[in-house]
Amino acid sequence: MSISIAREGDIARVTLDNPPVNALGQAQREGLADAVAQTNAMDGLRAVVLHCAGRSFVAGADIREFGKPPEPPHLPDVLAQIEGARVPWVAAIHGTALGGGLELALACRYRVAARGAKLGLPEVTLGLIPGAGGTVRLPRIVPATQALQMVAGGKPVAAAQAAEWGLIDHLADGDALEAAVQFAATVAKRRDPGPVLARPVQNPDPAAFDALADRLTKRARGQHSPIEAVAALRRALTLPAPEAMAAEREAFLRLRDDPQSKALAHVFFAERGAARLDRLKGVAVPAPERVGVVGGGTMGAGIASACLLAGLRVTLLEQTADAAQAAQDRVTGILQDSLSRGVIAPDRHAALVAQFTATHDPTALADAQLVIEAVFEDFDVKKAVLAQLESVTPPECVLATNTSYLDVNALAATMSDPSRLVGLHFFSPAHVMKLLEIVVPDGVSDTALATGAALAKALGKIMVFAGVCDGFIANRIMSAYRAACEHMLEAGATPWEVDAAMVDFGFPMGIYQMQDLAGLDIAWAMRKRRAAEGKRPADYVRIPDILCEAGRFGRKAGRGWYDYTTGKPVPDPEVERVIAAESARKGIARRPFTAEDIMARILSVMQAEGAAILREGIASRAADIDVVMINAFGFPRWTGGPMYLRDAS
Ligand code: T1G
Repeated sequence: MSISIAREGDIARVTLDNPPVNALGQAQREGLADAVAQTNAMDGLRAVVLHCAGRSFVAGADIREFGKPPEPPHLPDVLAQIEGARVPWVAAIHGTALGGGLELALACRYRVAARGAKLGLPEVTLGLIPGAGGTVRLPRIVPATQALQMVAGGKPVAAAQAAEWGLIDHLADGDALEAAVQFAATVAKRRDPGPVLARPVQNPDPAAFDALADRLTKRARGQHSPIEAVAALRRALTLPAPEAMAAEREAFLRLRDDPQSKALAHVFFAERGAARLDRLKGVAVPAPERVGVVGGGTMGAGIASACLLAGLRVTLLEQTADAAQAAQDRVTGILQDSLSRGVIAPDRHAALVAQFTATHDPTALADAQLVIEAVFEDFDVKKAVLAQLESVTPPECVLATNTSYLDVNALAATMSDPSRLVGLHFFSPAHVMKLLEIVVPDGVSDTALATGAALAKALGKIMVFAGVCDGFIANRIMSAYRAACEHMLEAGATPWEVDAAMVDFGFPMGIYQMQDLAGLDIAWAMRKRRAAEGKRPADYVRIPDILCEAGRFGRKAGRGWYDYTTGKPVPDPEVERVIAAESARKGIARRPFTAEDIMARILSVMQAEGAAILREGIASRAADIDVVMINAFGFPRWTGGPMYLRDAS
């Protein structure tokens, strides 16, 4: 049984132990109900302390049960028993208290949390809302606007912030359990605040609440759960608690059956499953602590910053002292930005800066455990860098290339020891984007591959393994649907219609606004290089080249696909004229495209390319392709991804 009870004098301790994250499944709910009954029967008890074994408090209901009918005892009923227990329960929170875990803590009379703990109601990220009283209890213990942000935003808050709001009764600098037991000894002397559910709701700033509700509703973009979360908080403020609880449960059960929550549960497990590779089972390697980066441009500085923010020691190598200084400035600028945005505290910022060295002396890489090259995207340049790295680093140092398009097998073949090379394809900005494609060359050793994966985990990345092909998974699919969109332009669609269709489907922005943001000149240079190598497809679309030849490089140039003279993207008749002229030149009779036509075409191309990637063994699971498209290009998570949609249709 994953729940045990121990008595120490007039305090009982209930311990929940369900590795790895103390998720609440049917057995745990039953065990908690039993623990209430047992402790209620204990005479002379002053309080019950509830805590969890392992690395954290309860991380929520067991998501693996979501596909099955809910089994009694149901969590709301168990929490009502705790809330109505004979003596007050005190939750001792360490690590994370999330979803049903925080709801469990809210059913306790008091909450004690370790300073480093995090508390949240992330159900909305799973297409749900809290289903065990979270939306009704939370605004009775923290101001409603903060409660709304937690429920409809889904992001956890740090214990110190929670304590400020009143969610935590005592913040423990040391061990949460120890502090909770000491706190429990004092409950008899405290004014009993009564069960959370019996307290009045707090809405000190209704205007702020309504403004936030409007913002969160607008930001929902087709997702159901944030809308339901806002409605649930409004009910908590206006209805008697029992009615609000019943309505919350009804909404939760309805969302559990909603396709969006099924899709989001798929993505939750897909993102974790993608990190598993059979050949690495049992291959244990230490996470690298000393990393080298070669090249201090945008990507190199981003990668160096990602490693520094993960606490690694970083040495960045550039070709000259001036280039090294410029790279140093880029990296310290990124760290300063992280500091000013509160991502890191001042003392941590100072420590990270101290762990960074930018140099033009290659021997400084001699003690690196892994070195990532992020130099100019040219085969000969990367070949020379890898040769230099092989000479200045020890043989056990893993070498990684951040190339986006070059053949990693061909690069490995130029090395004296190809088994050291792995591909680590970061997405820009590398210290922000969660996705990391780990490219698996034919000759890479298990140790080198496992070290790349260990680095990805240390950086908190969502890793996906990819075989060697042009563009791996993300850029290969992007190239396919970019070409499909350009053919639709020639056939009659406009860039604004394509972008609008993608945004309506749930993308944060359309492909043409995205290109204007990234800059059209980078892809133009790539196309010209490919043309020089004779790699131009027969049905090549010249429209982007014509825009670039006119200096329309995107937002940075004031004009690209759109006109930015007002600061915002505005459809440009000049671009429509260019497109119409190209259609005429090719003898294509233009026809109208609906948003449905456009998305059907984009999805079918993504799914066809995904199927080819699976057939060729470039990706080992269809779900991995969903993880890539969601995290690289903003494919709407709540749909499950292109392959999930294909298999669901
Ligand atoms: N249920 C089942 N398994 C879970 C789980 C959960 N809630 N959370 C994590 N796991 C598994 C995960 O699949 C992985 O398994 C392992 O634990 C480690 O996870 C009633 C209905 C807690 C911050 O949304 O955010 O409560 O791959 O790799 O990076 O209102 O897990 O090892 O086999 O992510 O250290 C609400 C989801 C549920 C929290 C830890 N709770 N979990 O991160 O480890 S809905 C959540 C997380 C709910 C109530 C409603 C993270 C974490 P495996 P991991 P991590």
